[in-house]
Amino acid sequence: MITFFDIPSTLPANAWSLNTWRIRFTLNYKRIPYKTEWVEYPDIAAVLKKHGIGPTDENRDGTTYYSVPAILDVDDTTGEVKAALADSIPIAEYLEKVYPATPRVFPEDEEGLEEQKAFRVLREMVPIFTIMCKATLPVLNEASRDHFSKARAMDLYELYEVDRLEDVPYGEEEKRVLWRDLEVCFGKLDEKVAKTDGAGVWFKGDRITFADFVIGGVLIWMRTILGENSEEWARVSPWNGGRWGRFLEGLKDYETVI
Ligand SMILES: N[C@@H](CCC(=O)N[C@@H](CS)C(=O)NCC(=O)O)C(=O)O
Repeated sequence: MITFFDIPSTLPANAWSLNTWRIRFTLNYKRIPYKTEWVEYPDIAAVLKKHGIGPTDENRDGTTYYSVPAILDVDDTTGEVKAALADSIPIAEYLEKVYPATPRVFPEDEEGLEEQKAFRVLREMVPIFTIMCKATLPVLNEASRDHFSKARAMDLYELYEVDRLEDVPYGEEEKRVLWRDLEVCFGKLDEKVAKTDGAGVWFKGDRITFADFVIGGVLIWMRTILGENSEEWARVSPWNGGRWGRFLEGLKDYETVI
């Protein structure tokens, strides 16, 4: 059975993180049984180290960066640890290889696989960090807030030069500018997807691939944190001919949080 490590919140769905959603969508889509272990931010490094899972990156200050999603795959009969790993692409590749009878999320050809691995959304969506990190902070559990505030302020240091997310200026004018810029970013993502989707819903037309879970992760993060009935989500879902609302609607079957 797979143990899937995710970050909890105060929201009814518990799950919210764009990065972990990529793997939750993958597990659900492949119908691979798993259980979730919820880990607060300050405990991520210790929990992963305990299972022999290494860091995925370095922080700006040079310290090691441990992250989720991460998985532990244990043989139920023998207790043998089949895999213990972090980072969404390697996890998806592992699931693809070890559960071959499940629907594939990566194309079989090298070029198609490389396209999937290189697919990024957030890098070209700078305004989303401020908007969404500000909105995420208050819905995390108390145990995670301080870590999240400092860690995300560190990520945004070049823009704001503050040590805590609370000190990032976010008045009406800042919001207006960020939301306007975010709409432009979504327009660019729409153009990028339109180049490959062959007029279908998904990145690769009618067939779901991992890139759709990368996009879906961002969208479900927004919808969960901003609120499905919020004025902000009502703004996003109709952008680009309603593509984003439709996109999440199409992922509904894979939205279960176990
Ligand atoms: N490259 C990683 C990135 C994962 C990531 O950054 N996850 C965040 C949660 S959304 C995390 O664990 N952050 C730990 C921290 O901020 O200390 C992946 O694709 O899985």
